[in-house]
Amino acid sequence: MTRRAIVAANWKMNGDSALVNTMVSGLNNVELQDNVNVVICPSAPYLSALVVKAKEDKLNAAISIGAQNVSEHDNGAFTGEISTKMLQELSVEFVIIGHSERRCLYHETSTQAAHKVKAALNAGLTPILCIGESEAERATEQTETVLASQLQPVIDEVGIEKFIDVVIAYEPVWAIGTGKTASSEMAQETHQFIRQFLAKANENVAAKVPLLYGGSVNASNCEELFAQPDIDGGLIGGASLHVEQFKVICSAA
Ligand code: G2H
Repeated sequence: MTRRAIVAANWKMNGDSALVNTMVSGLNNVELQDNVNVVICPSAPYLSALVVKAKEDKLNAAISIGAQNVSEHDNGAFTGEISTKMLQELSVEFVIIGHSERRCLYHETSTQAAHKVKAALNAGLTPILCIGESEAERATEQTETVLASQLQPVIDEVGIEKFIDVVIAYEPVWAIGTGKTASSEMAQETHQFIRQFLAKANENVAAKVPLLYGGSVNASNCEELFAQPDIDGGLIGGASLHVEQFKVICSAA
């Protein structure tokens, strides 16, 4: 089955106005396969500049803009938070939810991620839901249990049918920013588990959900990872800050 492929750049708390400009200029001549979407997720203060620059430069329509987080609340006294409506107003189309850095450093739970996915879907934003196990959890063979426990609350909250509009990023925590990447076999095996888990709820939806791999993806390992049958692209951190390297990754999808 042909699924759309997605390469999403997660700049995390990196980048600046100069990167916004060089990335848009650089991506203007990137070669993408027909079914590939690229998503750039800068820090929130640069979303607006990115939208403006993308419009000015008539950036390829296959390249979208995403946020790195969103509130589960519509509005109110939530200092520092950003609402789905604010993202909509900026023409943002995607939002990363439940990244392991949000889960580990800011104690976000899977229930909270589920509420955020629901809020994003209600606003017409595409959530990139991140899931993944720690090194200790993999070592003690808890990977599948952990992934299931991160997915199930979201399925319960929004219903499996809504996953047709969700992108899932599998990011083993031990591979994030460490230079350690899961082998393509290990990544494929885990992606297959995720797809089978979704298929237990709805086979048709499971076959269509893009599953991205994240964790130290770079220009050298992307081709082999993206060649796996259940890997439909990647969520790229460090390597997405380097225009030429990121272009190689986009073209490999
Ligand atoms: C995982 C990934 C992007 P990196 O966090 O989400 O980052 O590619 O730097 O491991």
